[in-house]
Amino acid sequence: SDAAMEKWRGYGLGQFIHWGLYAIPGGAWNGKQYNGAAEWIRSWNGIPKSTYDSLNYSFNPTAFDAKAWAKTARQMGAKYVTFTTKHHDGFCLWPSKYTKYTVKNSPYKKDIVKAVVDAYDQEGIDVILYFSVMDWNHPDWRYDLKTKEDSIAFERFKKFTRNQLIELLTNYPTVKGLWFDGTWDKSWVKQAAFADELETEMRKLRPGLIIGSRFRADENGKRHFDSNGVLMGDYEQGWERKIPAKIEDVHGNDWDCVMTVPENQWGYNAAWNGHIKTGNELIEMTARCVSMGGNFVLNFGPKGDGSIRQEEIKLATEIGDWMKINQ
Ligand code: FUL
Repeated sequence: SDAAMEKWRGYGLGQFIHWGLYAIPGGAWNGKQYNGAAEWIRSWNGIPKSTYDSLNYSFNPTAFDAKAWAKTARQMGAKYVTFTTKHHDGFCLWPSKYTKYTVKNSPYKKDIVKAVVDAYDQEGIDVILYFSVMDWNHPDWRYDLKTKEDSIAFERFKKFTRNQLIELLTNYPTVKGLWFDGTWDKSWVKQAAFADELETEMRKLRPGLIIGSRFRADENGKRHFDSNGVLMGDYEQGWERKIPAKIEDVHGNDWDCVMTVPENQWGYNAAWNGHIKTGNELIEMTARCVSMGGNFVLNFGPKGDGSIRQEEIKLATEIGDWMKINQ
């Protein structure tokens, strides 16, 4: 809705949090440190599904404190957080009724999404939920629909996706929007009519809900526009680790830019290799995004025990000191 988007435009700076089972290995498997995106470790390191999936039996983040996370966001001057409810590995940080692969069946047991939503609500920081449609755990997920069996399985998968999204919006009625991911595969691209229906249903259930453009996809990876070049969803999720060079590049659309501190690592990676952006670089990026009407969303990757690394807390403080005098 207009009012919700009016508020969204005023956010300026946001916090992104990537947290899930992948934070436990922290980029390393069998003593081998992987320097890429730690949340993709299962895929890049060729870890067998059953081995990776059983990580849920060791998920017990004793240092997890959602209030401490929310304080970091406030300290930084972030007006909203985008939080990974389920990344590509399929592990749900809320006790979803539609799969066993959730925090409920981990030693930790408690609802992480609820803790996060409540803590940020208390700080007056809006919450947007990240949701990966692609789900490596679910038996009905398909990359492509080659056979009749694939199509039948994917019909079940669509119902599952719908159920989970409705569940999230029902369980956490204060969340402001959804940031989508993993929608680029051929199987999902073909579901335009279904996505239409589901979008309508979600908007009816939650008037004012903000839906990112990645809910929709086309097969060219440019997944944000319809055939007439009109943006799908409320804002463009297209600026991943990249800031538009000039205001014309955003074509008058609303947009956010999600950014990592190292080169390309979202989940916790103990190595944190490559160029690590400084506070000043991140402040400059924030200013450039805001000056072109976008929101800058800085990623944090908490550790497997739930704590936020000191380097990130330091950056949050540096950015926050600048935000205080430049709001
Ligand atoms: C990408 C994902 O594949 C990455 O792991 C990360 O979540 C990034 C924000 O979006 O599509």
